[in-house]
Amino acid sequence: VKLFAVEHRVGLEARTRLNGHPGLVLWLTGLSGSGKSTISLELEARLVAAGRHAYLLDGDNVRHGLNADLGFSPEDRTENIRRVGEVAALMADAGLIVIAAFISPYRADRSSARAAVARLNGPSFHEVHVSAPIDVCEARDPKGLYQKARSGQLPEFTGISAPYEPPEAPELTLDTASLGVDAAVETTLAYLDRHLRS
Ligand code: ADX
Repeated sequence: VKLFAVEHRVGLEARTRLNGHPGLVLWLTGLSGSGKSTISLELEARLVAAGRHAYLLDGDNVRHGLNADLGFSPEDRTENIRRVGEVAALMADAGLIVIAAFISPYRADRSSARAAVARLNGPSFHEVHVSAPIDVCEARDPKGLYQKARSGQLPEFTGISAPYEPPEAPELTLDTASLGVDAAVETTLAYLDRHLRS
């Protein structure tokens, strides 16, 4: 089968003018309980309040719809990230600041998401490592999942019985064991501001 592609007549420049900023993907990766969702929710709210067009894609939500057919085997996680990587790329191409908050434990999958964005030739991709030691995440255990994982009720749990491959060269690292939510959000907003201005 031969595939064809149509070329949009609206490009990055026109969309940037329309939105007041370019679209981009801010990709937050980290263990469960590292703070991805908390930081992302606050970031989304702050960006929109400041007149930016921002939208959060969060693992826990996307898995209710688009990815409702996927579980947590390595293959399913790869497919989860493949789909959300493509969706994030399209949304960023449309001009949105996409905050993607997924454990995304595999380096190769995160680099595929980066490649999906790069393929579009417009929006940029920024990997943010939301970093906290596993014992800190486990002590927080906001959803009680670590406890379930330890007792064997939840198999293939990231950090306990499934791997997490930390980023080797993230654009930004948020050490949430020492930074509070507010400081993490401020750091990220400052990073974004620098990027959106340059
Ligand atoms: S990913 O690994 O495929 O990127 P994703 O970010 O979409 O994961 O979903 C993670 C969320 O699913 C966690 O925040 C947690 O609430 C829930 N979850 C359920 N089972 C697991 C599991 N085995 N490992 C990790 N997270 C799980």
